[in-house]
Amino acid sequence: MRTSTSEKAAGRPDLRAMIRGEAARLGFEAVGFTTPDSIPQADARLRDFVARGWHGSMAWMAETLERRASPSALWPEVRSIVVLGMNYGPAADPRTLQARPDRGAISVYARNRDYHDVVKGRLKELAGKIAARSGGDVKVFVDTAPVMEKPLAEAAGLGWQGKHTNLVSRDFGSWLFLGAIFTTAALEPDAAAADHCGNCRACLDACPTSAFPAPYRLDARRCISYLTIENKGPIPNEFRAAVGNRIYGCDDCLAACPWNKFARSAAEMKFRARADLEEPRLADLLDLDDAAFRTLFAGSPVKRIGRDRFLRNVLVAAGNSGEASLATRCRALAEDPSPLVRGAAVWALSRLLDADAFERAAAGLMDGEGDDCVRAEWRGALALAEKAKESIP
Ligand code: B12
Ligand code: SF4
Ligand code: SF4
Repeated sequence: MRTSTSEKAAGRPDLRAMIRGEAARLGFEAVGFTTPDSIPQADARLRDFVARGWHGSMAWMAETLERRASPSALWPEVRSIVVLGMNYGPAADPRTLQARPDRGAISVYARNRDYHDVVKGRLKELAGKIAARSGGDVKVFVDTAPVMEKPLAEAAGLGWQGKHTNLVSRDFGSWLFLGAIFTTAALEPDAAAADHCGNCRACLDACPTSAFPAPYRLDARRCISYLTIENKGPIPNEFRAAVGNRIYGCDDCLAACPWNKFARSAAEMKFRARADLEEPRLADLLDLDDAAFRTLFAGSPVKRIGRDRFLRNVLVAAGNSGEASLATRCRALAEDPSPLVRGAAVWALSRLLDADAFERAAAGLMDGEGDDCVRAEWRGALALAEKAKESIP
């Protein structure tokens, strides 16, 4: 553990050591220090990402480009950055749930409490201590601010950005939540972490929607995490089958990483999967009205997308399930007040019913449909049903 010259001269215990100790006490398993000028390469890479449109409908990425690309542009007074990681490792490989198409797969990070709330609270507590000890200013960031947390974490030595673009830790594999404290205090930086991906490409090959145009680069518009969480409209047809039973986010590239052999289950109870969110039945989720959705997902990040977007995802999973018994529920949702839900219900029905039964359902529902997008869903699905009938000898 290093002690800064000014701290030594003042005869005070090392500020870095104090931060490490307090961080551990608050449940941060990874801590590192860096400076605002440590990620010069991130600027051009972020600009390239946005210029290609890979951020899709996340307009806030383009709007905050200048501040996001450089910590000093965000806060000119910042002198040091403390980057922190909290382990949320799952108890088992999340991909095993894909073998159970009647169940919905909620990604590991969202199976219990919202990490934004948990991490932010602890960051604030730690930041308060740093401010009191150093006499300087502090600001805390987790996820929602225009801060590039992954390159900063790499610069602070917490791990490296793997080919799946997330931070890989030698101690925790792919499963660290990241947060940062900016401070005007001077803190000696750590050495940046080296890349240990080598020739491996397991994460790239694991992606169900081919979302990596190249190693280390992600087209978010193709990523199931984006499609099921950030995207507000219908999930584009070309991705629906590949979404499988993933109803909120995706972990495939993370779970494929061989460095997970060093991963451990989350020590923080708030990140351990809630029993009812580990493998929820699609049949139950299809019954959720707004009030039941809010109750089920109180305190969870899933609540953020709202009932209609969530039902859209569940309906896509239902359409992929091959479970004809879900058709009755999907039929009812084809009359839901939300056009987003109705459109997804049409697609699900078209997959669960045979062509004749689907045409009968259409005859009863399509005429009363006033929304153009939902009518387009009906027309597209009917055309496919017609084709299917023609191909039967
Ligand atoms: C926008 C966003 C998303 C978007 C876009 C993701 C992305 N990769 O950009 C979407 C919605 C798809 C997403 C999905 C997920 N996210 Co997200 N997301 C963010 C957010 C808000 C910003 C990320 C960002 O700046 N992207 C812009 C791109 C340009 O930056 P970048 O990813 O760092 O890109 C770098 C590489 O492409 C690299 N690069 C480019 N070209 C080249 C070439 C070479 C040769 C090399 C070596 C490198 C390289 O340099 C770029 C700049 O550093 C951060 C929080 C934050 N404020 O940082 C969370 C964050 C990245 N997400 C997180 C998580 C957990 C997820 C999911 C796992 C959630 C899930 N289970 O569904 C998935 C993972 C998908 C994936 N493979 O990335 C965590 C990751 C933690 C970690 N250990 O890394 C973060 C840090 C939130 C947090 N505070 O914990 N996310
Ligand atoms: S989270 Fe899933 S869809 Fe997104 S890049 Fe990783 S494997 Fe592909
Ligand atoms: S799976 Fe392989 S290529 Fe991908 S991040 Fe892990 S080590 Fe790197």
